[in-house]
Amino acid sequence: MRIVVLAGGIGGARFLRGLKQAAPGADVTVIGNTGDDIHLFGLKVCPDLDTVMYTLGGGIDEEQGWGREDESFRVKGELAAYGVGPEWFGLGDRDFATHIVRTQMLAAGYPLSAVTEALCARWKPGVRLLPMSDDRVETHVAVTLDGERRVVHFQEYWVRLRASVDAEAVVPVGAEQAKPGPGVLEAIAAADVILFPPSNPVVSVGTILSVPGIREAIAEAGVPVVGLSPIVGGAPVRGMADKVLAAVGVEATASAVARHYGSGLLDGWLVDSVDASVVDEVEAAGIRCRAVPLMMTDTDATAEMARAALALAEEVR
Ligand code: GDP
Ligand code: FO1
Ligand code: CA
Repeated sequence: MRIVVLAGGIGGARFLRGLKQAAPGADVTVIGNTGDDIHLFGLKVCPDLDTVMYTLGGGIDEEQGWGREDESFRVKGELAAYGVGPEWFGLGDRDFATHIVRTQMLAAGYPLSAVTEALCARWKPGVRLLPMSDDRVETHVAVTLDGERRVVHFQEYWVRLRASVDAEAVVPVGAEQAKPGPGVLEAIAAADVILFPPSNPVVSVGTILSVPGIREAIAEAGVPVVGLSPIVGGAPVRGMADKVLAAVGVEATASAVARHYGSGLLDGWLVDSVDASVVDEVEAAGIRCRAVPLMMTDTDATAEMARAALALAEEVR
């Protein structure tokens, strides 16, 4: 079975680990969000691609959910001693190596897709990890700080500001001109099922869908498209999905997120058991809906979620 998954960082990566356990024989292609990417210290950092790669490859800091296990921050300290920041972004020594290799290959002319494949040759994530695009896309967030409207990089909004102010708009800068990465449209067209993991609907899945051609290819693939809610009991399990959903005028509820994707895109939607009361509302919007436990507490629980998503896909096929 060929499964295509549109993934952000932690939510996407943890779901994929469960999916691999639930469907060990499946051929899984991951379309990764690159809107979180940022250039720091002359290096290209791709947080969501790296989170998927490290999580599936066994190199992630499990507790934190991002970055390398057993990390140290000596380079960052040396940079700070030169007065070179930003000091608010924690790039670790082990992680630095990834960004150095990536930047070196990009400078040599390789596209991000080829670089990602090369990095994955070390980590062997057991999935095909494709950046949504080889073109530069960077999510920016409009905020008001000290009475002044400003636009900041998504990482600055999340890591420096900790999403403590409202997101007034979310803009995937460059997306309109971006082309889907090599293999992306082909994978979608060849898929037997397409899954939206419990990733951020705005700055992860939404950003991937904002690359012209990807949304259309999914809608036209003619195979079940099933999503899992990242919102449980009216709040994100972690992160700032509530803030960025508000920016696009969507309530932070499992039902509103399904209706935001819409029946033109989604055939099935899983909500957490605590949200069972919204099943009828989602179904009234033309999306088949089931309530099951959706907390990724461990890989077994996550594999069960993946099985439920694949079962729902068969139901709507
Ligand atoms: P990010 O790029 O690291 O923010 O990760 P993603 O975009 O892939 O996923 C972020 C989303 O995952 C957040 O909106 C969380 O609410 C959601 N999430 C994290 N852990 C869980 C979980 O155990 N269950 C569910 N249903 N959602 C989760
Ligand atoms: N998240 C933080 O909250 N603080 C950090 O200092 C930080 C550094 C960082 C470095 C590399 C990387 O791949 C991810 C990193 N993250 C950090 C996570 C990242 O900012 C976000 O969680 C995702 O981009 C949100 O989707
Ligand atoms: Ca992300």
